[in-house]
Amino acid sequence: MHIRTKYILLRFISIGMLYWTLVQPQTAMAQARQDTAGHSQKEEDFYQIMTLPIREDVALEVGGMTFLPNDQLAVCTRHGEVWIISNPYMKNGLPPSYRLFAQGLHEALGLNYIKGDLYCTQRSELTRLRDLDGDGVADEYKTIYSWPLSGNYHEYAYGPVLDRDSNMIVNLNLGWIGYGESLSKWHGWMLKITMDGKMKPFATGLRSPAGFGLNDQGDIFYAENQGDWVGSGSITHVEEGDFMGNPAGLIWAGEPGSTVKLRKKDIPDSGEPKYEVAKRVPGLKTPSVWFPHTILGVSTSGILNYGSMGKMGPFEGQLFVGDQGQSKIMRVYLEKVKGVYQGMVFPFREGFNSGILRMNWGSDGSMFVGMTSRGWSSTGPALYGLQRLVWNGKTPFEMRTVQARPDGFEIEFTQPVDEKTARDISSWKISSFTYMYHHEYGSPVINQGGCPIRAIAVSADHMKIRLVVDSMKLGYLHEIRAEGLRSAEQFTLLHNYGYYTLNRFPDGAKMAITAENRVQSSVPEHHHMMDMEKKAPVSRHPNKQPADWTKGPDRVITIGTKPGLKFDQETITVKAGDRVKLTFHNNDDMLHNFVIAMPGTADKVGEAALKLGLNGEKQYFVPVMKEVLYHTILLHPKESDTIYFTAPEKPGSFVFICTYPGHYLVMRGIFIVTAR
Ligand SMILES: [Cu+2]
Repeated sequence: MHIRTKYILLRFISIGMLYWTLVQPQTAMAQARQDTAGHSQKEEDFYQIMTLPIREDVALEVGGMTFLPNDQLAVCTRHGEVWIISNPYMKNGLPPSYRLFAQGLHEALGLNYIKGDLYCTQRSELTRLRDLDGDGVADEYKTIYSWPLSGNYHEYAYGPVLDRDSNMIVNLNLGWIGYGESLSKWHGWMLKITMDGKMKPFATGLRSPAGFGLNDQGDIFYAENQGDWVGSGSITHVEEGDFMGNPAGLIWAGEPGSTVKLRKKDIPDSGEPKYEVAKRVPGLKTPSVWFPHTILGVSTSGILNYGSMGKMGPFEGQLFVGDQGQSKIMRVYLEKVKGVYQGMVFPFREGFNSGILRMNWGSDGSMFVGMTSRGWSSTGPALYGLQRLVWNGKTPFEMRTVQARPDGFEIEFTQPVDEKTARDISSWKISSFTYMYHHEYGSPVINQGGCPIRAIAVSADHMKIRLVVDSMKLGYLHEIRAEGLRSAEQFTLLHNYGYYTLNRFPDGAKMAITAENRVQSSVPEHHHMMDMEKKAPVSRHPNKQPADWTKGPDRVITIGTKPGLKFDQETITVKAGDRVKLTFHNNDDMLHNFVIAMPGTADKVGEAALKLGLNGEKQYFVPVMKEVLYHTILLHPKESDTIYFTAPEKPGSFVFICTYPGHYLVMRGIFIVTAR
């Protein structure tokens, strides 16, 4: 344990006055995949999560966070309050204190301290908050700029972020009516607003743009969530006049001041990869870095640039991106090739206690993480929370950067690599895939294929590995796995995989393939497909009534869903040996399945589903394991599926859960089998 943490921990225990936890990660996906050879490392060996106590009467559903001078942290909440938190570092063993600065705001989802003032984005306006009489409470709420609302619940607004020209950037969410719609002006847009309230509609095509920020160069990136016209989460570089992909906001593109040239009729709904469509539709922007859905998040949120403030290990110049649904943080390395950003997303730290929305640097370089689960499920179980991520100064063995080359990749590491495992083809696995661009919600993984490695060279200092790779594809994600690689000290990588989005091939020299660097036996092209077939689900999905049920089923059960990740029944009761016909209706607007599992195994099955990775969707997110009795397929909104099975002979309290990633923690019930 980190020495200072231990000191504080002991101090708290001795004082006995505060609830203090070091939250351990709930799952350790990367570690679980590693084999036993080599020393494995854990995220908590390098990065500690500390929990800030929250005053009991404060529902701190964090919408925005910013630091004030004197190390005070200002937090705005969905409930419309602004709290100022003193001593967030809990110095001298004292708890933080909370002071209400402003209230009565309309769903405040963004807060920033700019040039001596607090600015807050409410649902309908950008507001400046001032304490004129110096009593510590805001008494002037000044509208800087406002926009219309339809009243739709999904018209969230976020910001402001200051751009390099001192404009305040605000993002407006689309409304939701079974699909995303811009029901009132400028929803689906990124707006730039001057300090004196002049607005420029800067870009559109945004869907649910909760997170955005600048990199070291001052370029703007925004994080998008999977949804209609969005195959998977991503971060994308936004420039004036860009269209990011969801056409709903284009209805305002002809309004005065609009910088966007495209119109709704220009956008084809063909289901081709977005990169292909963008070749024909100038102005359509494709992601700088795709985040594969359910593997590296399900709902990207805040973006935090490492900048000059952070202290998180040797990742200077990179971005950290939060995830609301999976309560974790990803790390992104960006490079600009031929004027276009692209790069690699890696796992970084999981195990936070609620849904992450905001991250800020503290003055000591630690990362403050503000959270709310907002009635939606997050892997972290708490409704809201405030935690702090502290690096203990030890360097994990990680891929620091991955850069494209004309004929492959060059990977730079944080520590010297072991040459033997680096040169061994079985240490590596690279494949590519992409998503469909269409009006439907999300996308399956499409066009998955292997990328055979032809040559491997290790740099003289053992800090870099150059791979010559076949079948790299523009616009695709490239999964790079290095499970067998060891450091010179025989450590496994802390995270042995990541996803590189290739938008441009760089110029430059190809590596000559020599007898020395040539790979001996390459991975067969269909290796990955065979993997998948091996893992294909067995018959736990009995969707035909057995022929010998001549009198039909003994029990007919119908179960549905309710909003907020719930089944519409908490218990289902059958008799041992009953012939059961069960129909599951998905009347929600998200994806769900229905899985019956052995007593007490809901967490085990749910966690196994999370680890399915790219294969998850093909298996309906149902892991193949003996604990799973029966399941339906994964249902899109309004779909249903019926299964036929004979109830267990042995009475007991089984469980039913939805194993769609992130849902199992709350979406569950009891399947009771009584004696005959
Ligand atoms: Cu579900």
